Amino acid sequence: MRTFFHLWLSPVARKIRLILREKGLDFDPVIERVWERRPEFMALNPAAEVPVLIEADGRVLSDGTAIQEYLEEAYPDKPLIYGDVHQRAEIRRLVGWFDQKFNREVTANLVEEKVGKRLLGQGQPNSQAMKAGYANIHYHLDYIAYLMDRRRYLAGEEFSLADITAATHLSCLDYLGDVPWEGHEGARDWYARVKSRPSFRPLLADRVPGIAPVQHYDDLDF
Ligand SMILES: N[C@@H](CCC(=O)N[C@@H](CS)C(=O)NCC(=O)O)C(=O)O
Repeated sequence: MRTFFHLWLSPVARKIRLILREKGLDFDPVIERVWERRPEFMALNPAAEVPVLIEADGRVLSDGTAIQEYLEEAYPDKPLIYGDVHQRAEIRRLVGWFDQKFNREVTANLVEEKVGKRLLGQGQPNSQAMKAGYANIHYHLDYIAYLMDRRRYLAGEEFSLADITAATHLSCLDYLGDVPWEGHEGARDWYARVKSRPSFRPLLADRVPGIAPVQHYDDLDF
């Protein structure tokens, strides 16, 4: 059996959980309190970060991008980076958009400030950063709606790694009640579809100790 080390509101770890489930790969999820710096965990990943995946044969993989590419190559039966070379480039463009641009402009300013700092004992959230995160998210929700006016899923006609990546960032923000869904119906309809997939269920069951989710977090008809 595979072992997968993760944290509740880590978008990159959530992404790997979704990929494993979408590909029908069983795993044993383990919460790793990275701030404890366990020597056994540091030996698996000297960066002391989740996600870390241990394959059934004992091979260890770390770093979200490395793991996502590995899973796509090792288990190609249900591709999440599908299609011809241009389609695959479009999926990767949007994966980069959410893991880099969205992460820098929104997730880091809200999830890391409000939850990450608290768990890692790094002090109070920076109110200027949070203000920027709340302002920036509208642009990204508008962009999702723009894409949804033209496509069935974010990167094209099929569900892909782009949908997974965007949805995992938004799911962390949604847990905190930080997604202004009102006025962003196009993005909300897309997220409701992704959230209804069976692979998403375990994410909706996550509960961060001491931080309750917003009421609609696990409501499929929100
Ligand atoms: N580049 C890494 C980043 C992973 C990452 O930032 N993980 C966070 C959780 S979202 C973490 O474990 N942080 C621990 C720390 O900073 O001490 C990846 O993609 O895997």
